[in-house]
Amino acid sequence: MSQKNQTLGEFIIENQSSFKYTSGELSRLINSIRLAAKVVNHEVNKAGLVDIIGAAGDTNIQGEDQQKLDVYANNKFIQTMTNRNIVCGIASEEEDDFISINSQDENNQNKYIVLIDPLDGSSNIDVNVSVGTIFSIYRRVTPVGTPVTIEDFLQKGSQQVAAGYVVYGTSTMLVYTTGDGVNGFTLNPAIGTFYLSHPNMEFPEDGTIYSVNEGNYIHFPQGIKNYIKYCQMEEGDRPYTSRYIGSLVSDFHRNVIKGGIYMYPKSSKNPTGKLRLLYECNPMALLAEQANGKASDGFTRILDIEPTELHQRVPFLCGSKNMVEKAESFMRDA
Ligand code: P6P
Repeated sequence: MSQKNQTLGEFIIENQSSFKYTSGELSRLINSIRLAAKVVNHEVNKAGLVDIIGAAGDTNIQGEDQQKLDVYANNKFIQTMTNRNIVCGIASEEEDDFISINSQDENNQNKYIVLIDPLDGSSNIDVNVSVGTIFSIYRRVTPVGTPVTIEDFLQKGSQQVAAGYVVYGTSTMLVYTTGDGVNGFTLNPAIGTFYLSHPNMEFPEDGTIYSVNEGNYIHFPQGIKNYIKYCQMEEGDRPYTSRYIGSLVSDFHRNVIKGGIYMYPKSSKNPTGKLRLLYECNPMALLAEQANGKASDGFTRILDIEPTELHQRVPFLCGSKNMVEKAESFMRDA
């Protein structure tokens, strides 16, 4: 049984046996993510002081300006997982294609692949607003000892063996699940140790916070417009409070603690939504469901969506179960 103030290392060891694929590899993988998170946190925390903020002068496959910290975080997570010789493949928002990690070596018995958004919300970096890292872990589906293929990465979200995020905020937290609930660990920067601060995190079934970029309102589907108007109506505990940070990890983290719904719908500007299925929506959807919440594209459970390409985007509704279901009802009735 987990107890508060347990360190992340102690928690991983104590709970390793409860993980059905227990072999120690996943524990080592979570530990490598822990290390990379501490290193990236150090850079994020001093971003204003050194010449590491601002555009890196390049753009990623999304056509978005790569911030230097994006590039740094991407390289650090890839390097840490590669050095530890734990995974056979990595896909990243910052990489056009997936990366094989020695998977062509027939002696390579590593069976995990990782998909990652190394620094989500990076447009907030220069204005000192929270950003985050999102990760998603699968077992490969192609035989070990053969090169990983796109098939290993295009798995449904329901096949994830673990998922989590790091939020670099007023404190730095690592929140993750291996399919047995969601636990949050807060970094004590003085000693570089994560401590269990939020055991068994769960969305309240209901909430009073809705998170959406209302600047896109006129471009939203009618069902979303109708739900937003419902949120703003004076009745019962409504109008709700609108809170939108512009950083998925931060909005999700506040909503899982206080109750709420996050929405990034499709729009005439983003016909299939903005968020990426594989390394944003799937991991956050697994966390949401493990935390008694819900995640859909407005009609279909996110974890059931069959991926078709590495960087595909989907509309995304995620949060307190009753709020997501209410929004879905407006989508159905529109
Ligand atoms: P907009 C950050 O770029 C991100 O992927 C999410 O973290 C965030 O919620 C969303 O996009 C913000 O997008 O269009 O509202 O600025």
